[in-house]
Amino acid sequence: MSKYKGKKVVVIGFGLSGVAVVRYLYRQGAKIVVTDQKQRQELMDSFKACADLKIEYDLGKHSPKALETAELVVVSPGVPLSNPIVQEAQARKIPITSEMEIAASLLKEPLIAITGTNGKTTTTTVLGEMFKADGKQALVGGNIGKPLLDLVGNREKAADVAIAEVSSFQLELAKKMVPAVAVFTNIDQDHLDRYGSMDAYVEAKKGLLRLCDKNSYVVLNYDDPVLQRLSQECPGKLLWFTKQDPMKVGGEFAEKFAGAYLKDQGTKIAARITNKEEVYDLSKFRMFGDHNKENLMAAICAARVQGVSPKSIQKVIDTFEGVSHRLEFVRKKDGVYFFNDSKATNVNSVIRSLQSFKRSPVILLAGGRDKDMDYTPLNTYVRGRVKILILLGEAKEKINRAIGDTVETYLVGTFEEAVLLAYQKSRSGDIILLSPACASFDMFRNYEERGDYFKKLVQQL
Ligand code: UMA
Repeated sequence: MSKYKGKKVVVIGFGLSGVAVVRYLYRQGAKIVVTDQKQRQELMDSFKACADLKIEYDLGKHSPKALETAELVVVSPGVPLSNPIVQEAQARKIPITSEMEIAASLLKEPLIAITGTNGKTTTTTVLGEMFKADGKQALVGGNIGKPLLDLVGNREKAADVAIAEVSSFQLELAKKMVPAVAVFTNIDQDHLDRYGSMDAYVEAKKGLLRLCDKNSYVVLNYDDPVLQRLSQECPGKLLWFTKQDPMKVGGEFAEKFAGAYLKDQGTKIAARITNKEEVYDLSKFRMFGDHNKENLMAAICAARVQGVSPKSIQKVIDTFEGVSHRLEFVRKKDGVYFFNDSKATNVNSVIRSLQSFKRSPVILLAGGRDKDMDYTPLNTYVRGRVKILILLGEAKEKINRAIGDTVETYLVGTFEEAVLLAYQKSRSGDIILLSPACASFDMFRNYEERGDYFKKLVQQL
């Protein structure tokens, strides 16, 4: 009998993650109360997804009354643990868990967990493709937009591997899952509105390291100083990826090097994971920017320790087209190239994208909901690269104060205005790049909706 049968469970947050939890626990016989700060009419997709279930609702607020007689509380990733309803549940000593943790308890296959500030989605996607190319069944989910519980909660047979993109939010409540492989792409400033400080954010990310045991492989970016520091606390088997030649770094690092590095001016990746060095050719790799080579190296490390063949990896390198909303090429019109980078929701992500366009002048569209970000680091990268900056959304004034003096800048009211102005100001050979440095929630439901809207406007030009 299911351990959830007859239990009263309160699910906080009725988005993608909440819906997955409700559907799974309902099937297990739990009595469910859903609470969300939004009203019913703002949650229609979730209601539709659960239309066939009998559940209780507490909407428009989180009332402590919902917790009465509760035996378990499941918190959505977007709900901070400092929220009074979560605090109240803690005070009442009601066990608290998350969708990711429930999903992990159901895993029958090795888990590859991928975290980091940027590059998680690309690394997760390309890794999934490598397993598929190798003829293996990979479950690919998590923060990438597909709740892991939807994939593991209702299946007959185990797959070969589960690959989960894991955010810092999802790590806060993760206690029991043990990754076979943990990948950290990088750690830069993000989500400071939730964490208050960089230290607290790093601490949350470190949650993934704490879940590893001595058999776990831990894949870290050597070029990231935060991750170099974190490596000292690595409980498992360490693999590095780096843009540098380990031989040139020298010392113990070169002697003991295991992992992947860029070779021959970035035209190849060498991987030293087994006894023999393997070389992957990047001449057909279509994704822009060095950061995508980093993501690729991280994926190669994880794929190789889980037995994917070099041949399958090379096949994916040669054919992978990239991920939607991540430096996604949209269209060329009158010699102007349009790129949708709606998933760039923090400053460092924008920097990485700008670094991908070394030669062409960029017209940058940025802004959205601020996450207590410091935008001044953009100055260095905007100077000389960005010819016009177009700002919109709630954060436009703040970004303007931080970088508006560096480059010709316009503040606009709508997305339509932004796209039209960018197009009017462009010349053949320019890049028009939507790379917001902000969350999308001031104007859209999520970054996908924002990116899709941008693409629609671009197609209409
Ligand atoms: N809500 C409350 N009270 C609160 C805060 C939110 O009731 O105090 C409600 C909202 O009104 C909303 C619901 O919670 O109805 C949304 O829940 P959520 O924010 O946890 O979002 P989900 O739709 O469940 O999606 C979540 C992840 N979202 C976040 O972490 C913010 C998705 O990651 C993830 O794909 C999905 O679970 C499946 O695992 C998105 C994301 O933005 C892509 N992630 C952040 C990032 O990548 O930077 C971490």
